[in-house]
Amino acid sequence: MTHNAGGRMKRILVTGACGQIGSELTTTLRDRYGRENVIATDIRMPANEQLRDGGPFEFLDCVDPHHITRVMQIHGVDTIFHLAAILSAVGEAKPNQAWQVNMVGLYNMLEAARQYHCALFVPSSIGAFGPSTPKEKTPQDTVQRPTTMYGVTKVAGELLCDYYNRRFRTDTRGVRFPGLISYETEPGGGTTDYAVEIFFEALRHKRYTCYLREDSSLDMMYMPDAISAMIDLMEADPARLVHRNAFNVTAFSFTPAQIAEEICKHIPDFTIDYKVDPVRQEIADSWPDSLDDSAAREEWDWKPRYSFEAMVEEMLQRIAQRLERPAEQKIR
Ligand code: NAD
Ligand code: AKB
Repeated sequence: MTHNAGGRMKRILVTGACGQIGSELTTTLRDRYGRENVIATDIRMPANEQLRDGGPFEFLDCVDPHHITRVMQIHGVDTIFHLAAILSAVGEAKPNQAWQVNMVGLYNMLEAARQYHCALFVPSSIGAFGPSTPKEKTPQDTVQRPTTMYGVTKVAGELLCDYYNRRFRTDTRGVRFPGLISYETEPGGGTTDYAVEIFFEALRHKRYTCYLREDSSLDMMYMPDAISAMIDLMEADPARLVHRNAFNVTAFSFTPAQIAEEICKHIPDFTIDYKVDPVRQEIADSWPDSLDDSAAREEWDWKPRYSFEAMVEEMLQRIAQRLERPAEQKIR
């Protein structure tokens, strides 16, 4: 029987909890489901105090099935958010590691979900598309021939999650995230990381050298909307879900030139220049400019709250507050 995650999210495991998404998702889940009921796991210790001291933390390498079994048995988990992964730029530098973590790790988590009857959330990415995918209003179901190891693992992961749902009735769910923008935890080595770095550099130095061309348009989303998407999808009525594992979701698209122009409205003497990194540029050129997320809107009422302008304003405010803390001033 397919489980209703919304009704049964009682003991939640988060893998990759120290990462850009995991650090914020864990805190939100603890507020919502109780701090003792959310088990944060990673292969590194949390730097973030709130994450470290706010509830249980376990060392879990998703490539090692013994680690997973141990944590599943100790904690009686019923829901997993599997966020451990290697992102696109690091994946091109270390394709073998990307395969191990993204494929072997995912397979192990799917097996754990099957054996322990857990619901499982797995994020895919705009990286699951490639140069032959339609770039504008990229449909939910379309050509997927990515040219990166990251993308290959994301497409295979989407299919594997569909397979577990069809074959074993495992309650797998997921979205294709665009680049995510946040200020709590730095991004983990993706192609869209520039859209976070630019804010810190604008506030620290009033200038930024961008590794993508000024006209590289990519889908993006502010982290609070990404966190809502994950929780809303896991709480959604499964009877409404036609798709399951790879819902297109997006909030807005912009180029480096457009975000620089928006930042200039708040910091008039901010300047940007460009020193293109051919590896990340090629990846960005192979990804969509704007996704069609109508399936997510229809099947579980997905709707982002933040506009591009509201995101830029809030990012600048929050990072400015952060940079005023004495600890941050010592670093720079
Ligand atoms: P991140 O790189 O910030 O965090 C990943 C975490 O996984 C890290 O804390 C790392 O220590 C951990 N990890 C690495 N290898 C591991 C292993 N073997 N076992 C356990 N943990 C391991 O990544 P993120 O940005 O938080 O992304 C999380 C998920 O969301 C990934 O699947 C990623 O592909 C997807 N996603 C992210 C974005 C984005 O912009 N952040 C966009 C689309 C999709
Ligand atoms: C990356 O750039 O690798 C990620 C993603 C969009 O999947 N941020």
